[in-house]
Amino acid sequence: MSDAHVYPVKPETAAQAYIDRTTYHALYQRALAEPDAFWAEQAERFLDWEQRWHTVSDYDFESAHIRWFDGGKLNVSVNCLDRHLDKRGDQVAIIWEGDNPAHDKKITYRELYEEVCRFANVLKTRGVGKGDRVCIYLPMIAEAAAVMLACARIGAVHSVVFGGFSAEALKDRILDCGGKFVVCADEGYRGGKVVPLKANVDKAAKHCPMLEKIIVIQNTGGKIGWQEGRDLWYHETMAAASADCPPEPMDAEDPLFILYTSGSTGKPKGMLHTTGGYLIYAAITHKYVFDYHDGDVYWCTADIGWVTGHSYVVYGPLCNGATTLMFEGVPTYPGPDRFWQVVDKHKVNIFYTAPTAIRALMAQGDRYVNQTSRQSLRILGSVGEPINPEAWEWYYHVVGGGTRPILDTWWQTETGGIMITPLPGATDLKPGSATLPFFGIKPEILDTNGQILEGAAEGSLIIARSWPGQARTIYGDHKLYIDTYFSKAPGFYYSGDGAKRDADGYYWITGRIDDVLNVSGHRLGTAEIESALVLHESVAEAAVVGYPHNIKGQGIYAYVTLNTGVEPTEQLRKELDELVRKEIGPIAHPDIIQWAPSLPKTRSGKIMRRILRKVAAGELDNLGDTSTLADPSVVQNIIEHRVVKG
Ligand code: 6R9
Repeated sequence: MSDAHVYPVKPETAAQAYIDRTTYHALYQRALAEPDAFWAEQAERFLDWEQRWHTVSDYDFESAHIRWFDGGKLNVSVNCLDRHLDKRGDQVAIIWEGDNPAHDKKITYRELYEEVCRFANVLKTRGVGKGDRVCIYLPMIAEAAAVMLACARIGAVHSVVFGGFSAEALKDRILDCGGKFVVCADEGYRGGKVVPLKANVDKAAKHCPMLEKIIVIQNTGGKIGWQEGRDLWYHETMAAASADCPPEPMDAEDPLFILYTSGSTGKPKGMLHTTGGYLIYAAITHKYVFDYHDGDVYWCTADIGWVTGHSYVVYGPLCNGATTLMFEGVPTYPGPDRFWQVVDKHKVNIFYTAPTAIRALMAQGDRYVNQTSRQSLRILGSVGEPINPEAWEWYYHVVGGGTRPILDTWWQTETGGIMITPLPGATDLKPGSATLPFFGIKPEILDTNGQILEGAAEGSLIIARSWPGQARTIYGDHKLYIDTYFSKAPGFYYSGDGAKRDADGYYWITGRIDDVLNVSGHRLGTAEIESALVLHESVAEAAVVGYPHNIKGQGIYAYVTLNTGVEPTEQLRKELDELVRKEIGPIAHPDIIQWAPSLPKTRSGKIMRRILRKVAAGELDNLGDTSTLADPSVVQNIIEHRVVKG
């Protein structure tokens, strides 16, 4: 671990970076010693306020009462747009690159500002106001960013739903947040295929009585269903709207957005982020982690349906007046050199993607990378799941030519922004380690007895104090918020991830320690997938676990027990696969379904997932203690019928 290969900071990187090693340590110490003074300074440096706060921080991890910059007033869209207009009105804010390589466009800060103001008026004149929820179900088109910012401008709370989620999953999210409007596209493009977004909204809308209007962006021009009175065309409403829309002054603690994420319970949780603290944290991490300098072209490949898209495609970069690239497509379309073609085409300096994409491209061979220049690149980032050292080395040597730092950034939907990460000019790198905490973040390692461990250690990753970007609650269920994150280690934020800390104080994230899977960087609860499977009339019981998968990181392995008398067939396997796609979305479909006459259980009836995980991973001679099993022969059957794939 600590003797892993070390890549020291390159002097030329340190020379031009905002933060060098000495500055990192000094600021890190200062942020812990005088947190309120440190964050007040950042709040002034990074944001424009309409009214100053009276209290910098006020939090209590027992009741999960978390407030930052109380009394302060500001508007997120003003910070991302209006204040840049004098200096950067004609600077490109968004470079949009289509799924089809022939499609792209550039949108300046002034153009984006006008689009946002117009759409804010569209919403406002139709009765959307402060605190109302607006669901966004869009592909990666530039309008998506404009719609998010338009909500922020009038104080509406957006809830972006990933375009790859099914109608069923969309319905659950609209219902949970009480969405009044949905903004969608007719269809989306991804990897040359068409995604039927409006058709999914139509299905979802049947079960959502509170839904008043559906605003549709014409994207593909495909044929869609239409309900007069309820459905409106974006372009028609925009044509009639004024580009003058005074921003709603928001309290620092007013909600900005809700974003659903999977936990170990069956139902996704709506993480609620607020205005001031979130924006400061997104902006400061964007600037220092990626060492963003004026004029840089910055590209984060995440979809806006995930938190990475919120903080590092839209809010962080735009708050800093950056040029941010939005990509509609996938890494391998039309060919496996697409990422690097886009890098060369738009002269991208900073590139931020996920390990699953890196592994998928690595599997295609070096020639797709080598046939591009990539000279513009200065910094390479990684997020979403642990990056295995092999993929790290490939990213570093083949993509980066051995000269660009790799930033392995650990964080979560709940944290709002990057928590543990190298800084380009300050941190020596170790492949596979997220390295050191960001300013103001105090990670600790907890053992299974609830003891905080010192020095080199392994256990649960917890965080000792609040930071401005932290989520404030689970929408509609504060008790679940407390139970999930603040009761397992009283006085700390409990992340749900395991980690090792080495002798140099470097953190190595080992993955989830709860029943959450990380499949291609997407968080999925095993309970959600199980609930989908048991909806089938032939299924008695299902248990889902993860197993190591070369490209996806984790694959989905489902053990399914059928009702007595039902024969397992290929047809049934297909139906179950379809069912999960329909209930959640294609990302959640099982890679493997194993028919299990029964599941290993304790005498009290609890499924022993530990054993199922071992069998799925092929660790058969290492099943651990099986003495508490009600019927040991069940395990034998499961081992004999193990399915090997991926
Ligand atoms: C930003 C994001 C969060 C979970 C998190 C962890 C995993 C994210 C990681 C990482 C190891 C990294 N994760 N980044 N694991 N190294 N650099 O991905 O948010 O979708 O909420 O997922 O992803 O397990 O708990 P989210």
